[in-house]
Amino acid sequence: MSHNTQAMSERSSYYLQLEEQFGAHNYHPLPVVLERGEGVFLYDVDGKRYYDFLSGYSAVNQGHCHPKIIQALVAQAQKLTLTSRAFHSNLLGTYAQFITQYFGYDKVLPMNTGVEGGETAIKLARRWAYEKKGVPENQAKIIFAEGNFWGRTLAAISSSTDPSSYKGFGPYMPGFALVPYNNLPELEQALQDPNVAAFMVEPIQGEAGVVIPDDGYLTAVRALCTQYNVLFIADEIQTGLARTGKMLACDHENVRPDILILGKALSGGTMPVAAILADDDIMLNILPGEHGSTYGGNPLACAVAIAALEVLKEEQLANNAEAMGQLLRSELAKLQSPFITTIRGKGLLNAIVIKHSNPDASWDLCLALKELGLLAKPTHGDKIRFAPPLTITEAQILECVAIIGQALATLA
Ligand code: PXG
Repeated sequence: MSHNTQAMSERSSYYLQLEEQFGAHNYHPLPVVLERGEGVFLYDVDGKRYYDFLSGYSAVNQGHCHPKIIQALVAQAQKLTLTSRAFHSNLLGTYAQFITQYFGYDKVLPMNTGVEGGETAIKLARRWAYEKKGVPENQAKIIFAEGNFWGRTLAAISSSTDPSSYKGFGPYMPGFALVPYNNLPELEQALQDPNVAAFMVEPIQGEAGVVIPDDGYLTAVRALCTQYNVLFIADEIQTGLARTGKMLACDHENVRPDILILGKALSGGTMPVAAILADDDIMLNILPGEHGSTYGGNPLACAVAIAALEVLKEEQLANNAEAMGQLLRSELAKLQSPFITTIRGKGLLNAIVIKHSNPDASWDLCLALKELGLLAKPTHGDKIRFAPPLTITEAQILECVAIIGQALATLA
């Protein structure tokens, strides 16, 4: 794999080498060292400007350092940041009311990272199965879709079908089963087991490379889960919060999951904030002392999340994501590149698939994009995600597609 570090400034190489020497080697980043962000742009340590086409894996939907979100963050940070859940704060109830009304659920359970949201949803589903469905103790099963990604904890990797996630980290969590994504007959068969508590699924698989199921899949998942008395858990950590052109990706089919998991853009990229939402008959099965987190629901997170959610509506970012996504995909198609085999996506969650005789072509393309002022990263070898902040304008999309065209020309 070419690293192209020769093209880097001395300053960039300095920081890169610091990370290499003193940080664990659990990532393989593009060789760019960033120090500032504003809206759709990132700036490196030499002041070079880039379009951000990753948006922190969709955490920065509102754009980098959104003034309203930063204002809420700073104001609250000067007042009160953490109480723990041993005491009340004036913001937790305010936030709980705000977010439950925003999404139409009875209750919220606040956590920090996305993977904690997933863990919480699974614990809640298991508890519901024992309390309400009558599943015998320790027999509850959770079904996942092949190709899922929901983080790096032992539970998350136990449901993974990607060896780079799970291999060498066993033993794994029992009580998990897999069905192919976008396959209703296999799901229905799995749901017939009376011990199934929940089916947990991404409405669009993000890390798998923006894999979009057939129209009607989510509607049918909803109907099957209802029919078999199984909870439908939607992992909207990457697809939610206006990314795909609706507030939630489930809104494209007007389906309502029993448990909704949110994260990432819930803080607009400022700090880890995640949450699960559910109605009382599910949520109230967890009692005091049975689940929680030191930082979950802290006042700083509550203030930031309210601002982050307000920005999504005030700036109509779902509508912009829908319009700019269509423009991006149609302009990319016009490039007619022989190296792009697929352009797919919904709203501003998009991916292209690269086909080239050089197996490093998508990495090399991302290096060329970086030189030309656009940051994107390959996933699973041949796929590149194009997911800019949702504040991007039409003129900026056109400029970005021109950059992508120039970068593709360097592959030939
Ligand atoms: N669910 C989905 C659908 C995700 O995309 C998570 C859960 C986990 O969120 P946290 O906050 O625990 O990372 C994700 C995360 C990475 C990386 O390197 C993460 C994601 C996608 C690609 C890379 O951390 N998504």
